[in-house]
Amino acid sequence: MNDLSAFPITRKWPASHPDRLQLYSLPTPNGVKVSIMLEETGLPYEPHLVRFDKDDQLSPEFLSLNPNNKIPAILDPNGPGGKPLALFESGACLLYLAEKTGQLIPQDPAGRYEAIQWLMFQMGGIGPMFGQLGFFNKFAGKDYEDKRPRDRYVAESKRLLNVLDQRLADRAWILGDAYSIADIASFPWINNLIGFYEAGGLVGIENFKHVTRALAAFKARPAVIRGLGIPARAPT
Ligand SMILES: N[C@@H](CCC(=O)N[C@@H](CS)C(=O)NCC(=O)O)C(=O)O
Repeated sequence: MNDLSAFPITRKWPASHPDRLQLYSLPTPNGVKVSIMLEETGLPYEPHLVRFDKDDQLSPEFLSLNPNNKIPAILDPNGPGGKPLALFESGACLLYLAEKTGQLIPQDPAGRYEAIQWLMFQMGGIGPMFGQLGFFNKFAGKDYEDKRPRDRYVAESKRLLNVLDQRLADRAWILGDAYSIADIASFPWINNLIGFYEAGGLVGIENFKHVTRALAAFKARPAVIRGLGIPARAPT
């Protein structure tokens, strides 16, 4: 029996299948990393929608699992030692799922660190910098008269895209021939920068040909197509 009743989050989002991994998320660039990973690996899971329009992420039940009030978060009933494991931070979730399934991460130690390195590059660079660019280009920051903050994040985003473009110049994926968690972490953010944040023109995305080629291959993957919409948003 998988008893998840000790986790308060299951009171707000009851588990219909307590034997399956529970995902608490919303299809944002950080959220879909874990949905895509779960779709790629085939691990059975149950998605739960965390609604920002209802401040679900600030509820005591959500905070009991992630005190940082951000999606995605997971609760695996079959964690290490057969015990439940709760986890937040998308990079930690990707790494955990890769090691649990033995998929989408190289098995040799050096290759494993290379994957972690590029995962950290996304978590510490691409995610935060593109996120700030989104704020200054599309959201409240777009009304600021002083364009220097926006331009700072445009420049930093271009610099990061260039690093990735050079990396992809002679590789299909970030690690080489093998698609990995480094790709699953990065491409949702590039997709979002061009799409939702409407910043493709600002960063001159057409200049990063290897990035756009790999992004197209990423978006064509059936697991990515499915994962980009999980958990389904509530009708507005
Ligand atoms: N470093 C975190 C960032 C997560 C994050 O920023 N999530 C956003 C959505 S993409 C969020 O939950 N925002 C809600 C809030 O700030 O209240 C991760 O990668 O998991």
